[in-house]
Amino acid sequence: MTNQRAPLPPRAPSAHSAQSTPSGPSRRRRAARGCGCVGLVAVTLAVVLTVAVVAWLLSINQAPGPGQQQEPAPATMPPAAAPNPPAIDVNAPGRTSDQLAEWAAPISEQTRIPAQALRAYGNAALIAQESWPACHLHWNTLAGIGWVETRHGTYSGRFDSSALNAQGIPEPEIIGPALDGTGGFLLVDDTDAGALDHDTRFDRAVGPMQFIPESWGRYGRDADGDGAANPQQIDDAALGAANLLCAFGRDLDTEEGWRGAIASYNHSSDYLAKVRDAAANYAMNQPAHR
Ligand SMILES: [Ca+2]
Ligand SMILES: [Ca+2]
Repeated sequence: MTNQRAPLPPRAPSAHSAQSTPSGPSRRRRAARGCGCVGLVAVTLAVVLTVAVVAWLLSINQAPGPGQQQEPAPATMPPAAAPNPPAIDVNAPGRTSDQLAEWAAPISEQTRIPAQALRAYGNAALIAQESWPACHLHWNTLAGIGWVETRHGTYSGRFDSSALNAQGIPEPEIIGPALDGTGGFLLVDDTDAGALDHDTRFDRAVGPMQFIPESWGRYGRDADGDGAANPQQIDDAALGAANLLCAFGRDLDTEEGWRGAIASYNHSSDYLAKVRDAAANYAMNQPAHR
């Protein structure tokens, strides 16, 4: 099995997703005074509120976009490969993902992947296909990870939203919770002296693709042509993810290879299913929804 030699990055299972569900309306309890009907009214209101919240969550998670009809995505492993972007010169100076603007625009509209993130995934997949041709990495697998990790760089993990700036860096930057051994997270002592995660005691997953510093040190790459590998920059993060997924000679066109690659990212069956579903939906040119 290809991932047996792969050191599993000590990521917390669902390190990000554990933070990804908004807390919802705060629960305020008021002491019932006066007639006994207050309790009944409170229960009724609670039921109505619960139904409303559930309906809202369903609407944001599952509703197809205007004019779109969401088809069920097959649960095959690996997920179908999305068509490749057009060939570009990935060795050109500067930000080569910009060459994919025309390709990304209509797919971004259909899949609701921010165009800048989609260009980064396409660019990283093209580089991977040139650098590691036996890996067979396709952009929709990177996009599946980007969706589950940080909603393509738009979720900061702090219950406020990030957005990618013109340089492809989230504002505010994305830094996950401390991997301090509590709350279901692994214990990862500091390895970067706070350089990437601003935490000198523990490590934290950083950037749109949620790399822990130690893993970024091994797999991080520069893909936006500024000469520095920055885990917060979406082109760099996507290529770092491609490098990690393709490590150890994996072939992502096989079930074993794809499973091993995703497990090396986050060793969780729930995570695997979510990435597969998102990648399968993207191959069908439609949004991910969980
Ligand atoms: Ca640290
Ligand atoms: Ca860079």
